[in-house]
Amino acid sequence: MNISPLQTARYEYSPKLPGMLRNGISDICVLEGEETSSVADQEKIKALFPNTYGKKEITFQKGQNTSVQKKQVVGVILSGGQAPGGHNVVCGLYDALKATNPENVLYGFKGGPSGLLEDDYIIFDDAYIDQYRNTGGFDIIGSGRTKLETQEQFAVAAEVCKKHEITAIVIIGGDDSNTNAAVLAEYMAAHNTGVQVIGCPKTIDGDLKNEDIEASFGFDTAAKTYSELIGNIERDCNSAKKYWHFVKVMGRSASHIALECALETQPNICLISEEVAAKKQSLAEISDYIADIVEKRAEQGMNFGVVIIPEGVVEFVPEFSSLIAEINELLAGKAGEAFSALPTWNEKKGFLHSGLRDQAVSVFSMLPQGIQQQLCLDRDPHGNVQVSLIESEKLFSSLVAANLAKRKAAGTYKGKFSPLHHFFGYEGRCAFPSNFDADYCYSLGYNAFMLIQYGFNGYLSKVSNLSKPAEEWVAGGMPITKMMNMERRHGEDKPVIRKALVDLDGAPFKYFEAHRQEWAENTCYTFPGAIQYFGPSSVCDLTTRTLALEQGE
Ligand code: FBP
Repeated sequence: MNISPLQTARYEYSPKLPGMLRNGISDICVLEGEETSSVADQEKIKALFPNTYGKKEITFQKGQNTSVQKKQVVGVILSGGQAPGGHNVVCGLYDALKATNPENVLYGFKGGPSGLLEDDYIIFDDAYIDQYRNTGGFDIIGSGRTKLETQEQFAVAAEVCKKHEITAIVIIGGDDSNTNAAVLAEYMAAHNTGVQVIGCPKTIDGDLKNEDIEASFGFDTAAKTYSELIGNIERDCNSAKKYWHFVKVMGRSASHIALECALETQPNICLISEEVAAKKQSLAEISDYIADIVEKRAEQGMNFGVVIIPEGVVEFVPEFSSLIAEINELLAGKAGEAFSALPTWNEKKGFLHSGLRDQAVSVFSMLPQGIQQQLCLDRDPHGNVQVSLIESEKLFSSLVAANLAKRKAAGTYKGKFSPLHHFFGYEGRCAFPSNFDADYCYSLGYNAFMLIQYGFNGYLSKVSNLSKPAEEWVAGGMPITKMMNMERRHGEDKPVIRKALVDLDGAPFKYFEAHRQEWAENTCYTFPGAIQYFGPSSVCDLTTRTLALEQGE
């Protein structure tokens, strides 16, 4: 492996644990809290999780360790999209496990949950684990998106655990993966396998959070990486003063990343999907909103600006999601094959025009041809449009261009509009974790082992008080069922962890709302620069603006 100077230096970094976990394994005991109940649909969730529902929230504190001393054989899985710090979760878990008993063993199942089903694994040792300390990525064992959800899969998982005498499985994943962790935990308990299941909250999207989980790991680093890039673009933009930059940022549905980047960089415009949905904004209204700002800036001689667009925004525009639903319906089955067989785009367009309702046709007609074609051609295995592939940054810039052309013809707009497009997603998911994510992830992994050692099952590793220095962080565990409700998935009611979208009454959005007009009309860019790993704590250990505002700081 070729090792960069930064990676060599990062190997030396000692992640900080919450104060209560610092005195060593023999000095950690459990403080029990209240019994829990799910956030909604209590009776239904209770019936589905008879063995794991209603357990108590717990907190670790300093004190005599009273856990049962038995050999632990743990399996760990990385699930879903990469998020900076995943390696440190594994390292923290490994260090706690070995510190407790050098005979303990950590298996890493390769390529995501499928590794468990296929019994494809490595056994970690010091030499292997040390190569990955404080590094980005999930390449330590790889990740995957196989869902663990059927009884057959659980039976295979239990067999694999039995074969290796595994006592616990740790699933590092987002809301779906931790939902699966809860169902697997219930299965393991119901079948008396003796296997515990513990989850760890991962996702750059930041949507696995609630009153108990203050942040999912990876959000800090990813949002700061995108903010660095957006800040650089703002500086370029303010230097050349000739382009409007349309920047799409990742975050499958929720706009947490877009909002955090806006708080970090103070762009001229940032769309927030949740607000678009709440106000039921149409494409024309959004395009008017952006064009008004472009026009206003042009009047002051500023033919430049930066617009941040959240990845999932089009799904939140009601007329656009209806159009997608109609196209999905129209092109399902044989009709889709007939559509694909049509030789020219004009014929395909004719097919759509005759099959869609008037409202859908008028929305479809507003779209640039490239987007129209994406809506028809890029379909997933279920026959649905892959919304994440829609280049919404280009969609909005072309709607604004058309809007401004009309204004120019009417003589109200006299500026020059030259748009450029960017998509920041994969650029941030495997960055070296910030000090915050390095510390938080190591703590989550270390703490996950404490939960195992104390016999908990169906819990999420929880580290809170995160806007304070690590010394003051609080470690514990929360029953995953507490975060669940029933939702409609694939035509069925399913128990799932409730996803956290941007709260329009929350402090981060309110701050943005209070400042966005000023940021739009004036040029108030801030340039966060690269994440700093070495230097004063005031620069290196900053949390996200989102977390600070949410914690009232
Ligand atoms: P997770 O929800 O698994 O953490 O992944 C989030 C994410 O990075 C989204 O931001 C993005 O839309 C998606 O993954 C991309 O998925 P893929 O890695 O399969 O291209």
